[in-house]
Amino acid sequence: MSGEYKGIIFDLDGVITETSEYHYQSWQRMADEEGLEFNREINENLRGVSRRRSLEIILNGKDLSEEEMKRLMDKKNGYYQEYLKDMDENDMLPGAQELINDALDKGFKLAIASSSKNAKTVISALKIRDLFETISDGHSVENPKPAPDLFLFTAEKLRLSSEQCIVFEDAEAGIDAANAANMLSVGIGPEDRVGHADFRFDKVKDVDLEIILKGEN
Ligand code: B16
Ligand code: MG
Repeated sequence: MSGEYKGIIFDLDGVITETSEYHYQSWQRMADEEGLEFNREINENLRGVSRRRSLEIILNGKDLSEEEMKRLMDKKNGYYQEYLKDMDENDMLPGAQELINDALDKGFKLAIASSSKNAKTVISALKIRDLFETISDGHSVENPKPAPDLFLFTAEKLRLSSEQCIVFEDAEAGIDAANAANMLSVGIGPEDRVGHADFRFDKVKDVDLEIILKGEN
């Protein structure tokens, strides 16, 4: 393979599959049961951020003990894992399999870097584990996105430099993290969310690797 880029790092939720509705339903159920204010508008701020940070956003400054925080996170995660039991290979986002195939055909090394501690469960439900050299998840590093740590950790696993990696992300925090890691960032979603990426496409099925590799944005 010629060219400067050798690796592609994919976010999971919002790029390869759409588990965000399951996250939302699970937070909503927990919040309703606990008498916490929550709705789809607040949920927009949770995209791509860690479970703990998500709860902090929902609590909106309300101070809870560590034990209570853990109880609420566990409750939400229990509901979320119920949804995951119904996932299978049909839950790939339109265009995701084609993008992965194209990247493999072009000789790229592939990785997943997700904030989720459930990423491996999702990947095995989708039956895509063998397509990736390495999987980084919510257990891999201390500092979650928007810190660059997860992407830097993943590049190291791929044995590539930051400059050799392209990142696909649907979250504002994820593009912040990719930019901070000095990688080429590709945003999936609207301008007001991922407009700070080096390239942007509305949907995964719109992504054209040729455009990215030719540097035409
Ligand atoms: P968990 P990604 C993220 O996945 C989700 O977008 C975000 O909504 C969720 O809070 C986060 O994972 C943590 O998930 O509670 O399963 O550890 O987009 O980074 O693949
Ligand atoms: Mg995401």
